[in-house]
Amino acid sequence: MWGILARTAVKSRMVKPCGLVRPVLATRIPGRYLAHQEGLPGLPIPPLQQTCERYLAVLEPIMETEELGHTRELVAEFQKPGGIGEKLQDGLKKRASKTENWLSAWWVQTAYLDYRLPVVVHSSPGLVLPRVEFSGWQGQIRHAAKTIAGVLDFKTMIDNETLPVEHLGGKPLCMNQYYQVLSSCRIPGLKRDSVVNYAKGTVPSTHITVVHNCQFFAMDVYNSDRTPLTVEQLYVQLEKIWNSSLETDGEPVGILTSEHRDTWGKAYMNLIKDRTNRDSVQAIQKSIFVVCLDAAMPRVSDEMSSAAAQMLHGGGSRLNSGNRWFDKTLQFIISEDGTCGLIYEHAPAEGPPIVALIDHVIEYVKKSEIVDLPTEPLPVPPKLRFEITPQITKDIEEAKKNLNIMVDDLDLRVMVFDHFGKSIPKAFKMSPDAFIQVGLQLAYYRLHQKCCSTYESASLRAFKLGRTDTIRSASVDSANFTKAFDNPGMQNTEKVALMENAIKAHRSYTDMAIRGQAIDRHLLGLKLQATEDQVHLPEIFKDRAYATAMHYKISTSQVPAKTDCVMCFGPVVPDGYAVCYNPMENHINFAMSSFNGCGETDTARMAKAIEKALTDMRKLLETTPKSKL
Ligand code: COA
Ligand code: HC5
Repeated sequence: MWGILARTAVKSRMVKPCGLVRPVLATRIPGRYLAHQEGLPGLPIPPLQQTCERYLAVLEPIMETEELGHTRELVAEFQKPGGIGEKLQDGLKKRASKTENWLSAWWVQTAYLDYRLPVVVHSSPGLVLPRVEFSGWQGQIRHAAKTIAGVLDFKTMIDNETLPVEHLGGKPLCMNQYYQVLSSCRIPGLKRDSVVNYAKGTVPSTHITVVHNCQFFAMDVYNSDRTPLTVEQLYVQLEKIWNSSLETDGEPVGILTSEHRDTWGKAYMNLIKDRTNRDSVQAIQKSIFVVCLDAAMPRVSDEMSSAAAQMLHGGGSRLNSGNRWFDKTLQFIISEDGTCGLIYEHAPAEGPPIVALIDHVIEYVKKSEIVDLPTEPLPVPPKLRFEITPQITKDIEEAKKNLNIMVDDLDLRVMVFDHFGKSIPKAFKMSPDAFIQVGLQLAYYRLHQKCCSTYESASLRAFKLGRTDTIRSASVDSANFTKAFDNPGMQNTEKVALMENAIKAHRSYTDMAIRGQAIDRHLLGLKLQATEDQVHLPEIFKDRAYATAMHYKISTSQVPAKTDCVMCFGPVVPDGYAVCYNPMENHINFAMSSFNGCGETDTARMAKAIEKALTDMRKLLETTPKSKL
């Protein structure tokens, strides 16, 4: 059945974007989507012994040998027959029998809603699109109109349940995340946040939020006959918004959303006490998505890194950071100078559905032309007003100060690695992702003379409501390779053999992770089960090894896209690096970051080290005669 759906989707994409045949906003009747979802397997719970064994194995390269003895004892105690581990495992099994996915709700709470650092830099990823040549502000809003139309076209596929099902490793994937990204928003709480989704109701949202010069507008994007506005209509509406917000006036209320979550939770309660403010905030929360019409960033030599910063945090309170509502799941950013991209709030979804949407929008925009047709006059999009009290002004000033500190502390760089792309590792019959990850290990080892706990996202979407697990890229095999690589006493043939082992080990960890057999989410589940059962936290979770294992000094993610885009996010620990990459056939787009406040890390050095590691690895393969391998 999904084959038919996939074909329908292709057909609907071929409809001339600005043509007269237009889809109609559907009130979703669950059907095809649910049928697909029902066929997906549930997330397994790995065997306890397996996780314990694998946990000890992943500690080897990142811990001193003498410390491991103690950890081994704790693990043995934890997993002994009739012990606490077994009890918690039984609890997990019970949970799995009562839920669609034993992990997902816990994961969203732990990784996002209970996580109190600002979503900016610490959680929300950014994405930079290839630069677009505009001429003037008309060009900017023309491009914005096409982008909005492209997103609405994708939304039609979501609403009609005609999205082609994605696959990974030959398995169909859970499509639920596609239903979470539009018409949704994070809401700050005093201790824990929540996410609201207005796509599910019987009265779906029909407006988007447009923000220009830090002023918010609610813009209807459907006609009364439920057809989406055409590109021409969208252009006319955006022009009205543009003309009524030529200057920044009043306070940049949106900057409050960049605060520490507890602080924002408190400020939010105060903000929405006022009726006007509450209505405006609700209009933003309910909107399908946000479009940020940004001012140009100052010209710098490293345009790509500046664009990444614009997407990730807006550049600070004097630049575009106030032109955002960071709680909103999807914000498309279109800047006066042709820089385009997006930022998304991570709680509802992973990168791949966002990237699929972007790939669609990019194709749509390419084909889309504005035809100068007379259109029915539409009402002026209302401005969302805010009543600013002295307390709100104070909160905004504090938010500006904190955001600027955060912006100054982030050392973010884009590197287009143009020596080669996926095709080279493939030619050597190696997994490109594993090749890159082993390269990252080599780069880090060369800079720090040790290995560190390293995170790579693995998709769990082969399971119903699956999110992610962790591929631990630092392995015994990667450590053997990185330690040997610069050893002049070692033969190249030996080094190649070690490289092959490291790459194979990474690929096999990946396979294990996407089959739901990795250790990180299982350990998290056992830990949360202990809290749920109100039993003492088992010793293995209080151990130094556990803290070291969870302290990811390298946090990475691969998000492949058809579009030549760059994706970025911040480090997850104060003394760590973030590395996001999009491997294309002949080049790899990297975005890397670390904190300026940390003396140990340096993004520029890391970028150089990654470039050298990858080129050195290729050179080694090319200069070591095959017969000797
Ligand atoms: N020889 C030749 N080619 C090989 C190969 C080998 N030994 N191993 C892999 N390849 C090929 C693959 O067939 C694939 O081909 P394609 O380009 O035609 O698709 C390509 O190389 C890429 O494979 P690989 O580099 O091994 O990675 P992958 O596509 O399997 O992805 C993960 C690995 C971990 C990224 C993936 O499993 C995953 O989980 N993705 C989702 C991650 C995610 O959610 N990130 C965002 C979090 S917000
Ligand atoms: C547009 C690219 C976004 C990538 C975001 C991503 O990889 O997020 C990871 C999600 C997860 O569950 O692994 C988290 N990480 C940024 C910390 C790697």
